[in-house]
Amino acid sequence: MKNYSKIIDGWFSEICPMWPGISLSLEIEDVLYSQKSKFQQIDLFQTKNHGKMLVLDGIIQLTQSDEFAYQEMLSHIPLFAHPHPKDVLVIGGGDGGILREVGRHDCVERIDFCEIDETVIEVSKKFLPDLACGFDDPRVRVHIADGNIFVQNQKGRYDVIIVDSSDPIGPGEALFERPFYEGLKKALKPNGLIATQGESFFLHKECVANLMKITKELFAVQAYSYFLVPTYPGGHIGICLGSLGLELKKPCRKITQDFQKQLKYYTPQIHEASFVMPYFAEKMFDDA
Ligand code: SPM
Repeated sequence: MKNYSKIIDGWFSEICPMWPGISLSLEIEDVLYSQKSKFQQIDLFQTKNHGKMLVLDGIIQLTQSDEFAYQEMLSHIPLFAHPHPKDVLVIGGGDGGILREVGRHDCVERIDFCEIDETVIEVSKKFLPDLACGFDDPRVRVHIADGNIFVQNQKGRYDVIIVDSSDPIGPGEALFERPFYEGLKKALKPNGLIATQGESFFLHKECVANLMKITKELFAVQAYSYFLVPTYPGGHIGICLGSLGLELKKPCRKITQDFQKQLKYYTPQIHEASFVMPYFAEKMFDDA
């Protein structure tokens, strides 16, 4: 699947067949980086009103104005659903934003990080230090590898696995398929849980229904959370979660005041609220 994002008269428009007939445009002030890596086209723009923006193969990965919503929810929902996460695996997200959030949990002892494209890490270290600071954490071990292959070689190793993938076009495609989820399950400790980038139930019904089906079949407990990110298509995105037994929809550890003060989006209340689905999505998930 090819996308057709373009810049016209200083406006970047994100055009992709995954969300046909709809496109978000942001006004650009400067192109800070634009090169093809071994895996994908990497662009880093200075936008007029939303800070810097990272774009991979024409698709917006983050803007500095709202990245916190995505990184906090994809990290803190699974981590606060686990009573004592010690060993964490993060797959994808070369910008380092998820690592920054995982690192806020003192109980975490080891963070394995697997990213296929080393250039994304280098570009983020240069242009997005507020996210790439995640790499400074001494608990982080970086593995440059295909996430799907990496995970197939792990067994019973992790309490929590977080998958911060791009969309199922390009290098992220295998991360939306059943063999990858089977690998994630095998890589978990007996009480473990996973959280993966779960797209939009408005825009990608088939893709989300398929993720629900796979996780329902493989995991004892399964759930879907969604939240607001204004610069993603439709202004929202979801997370698909599965656990080998732990409840997912409620945090099981208390957040301290100091921890809460460092955040901008996640709260224990929003953790629970993010699992309440609109009626059509509820039905869609029941049928999956
Ligand atoms: N750490 C940030 C990396 C972002 N990874 C997810 C990007 C998804 C972009 N497309 C969103 C499409 C929404 N359905």
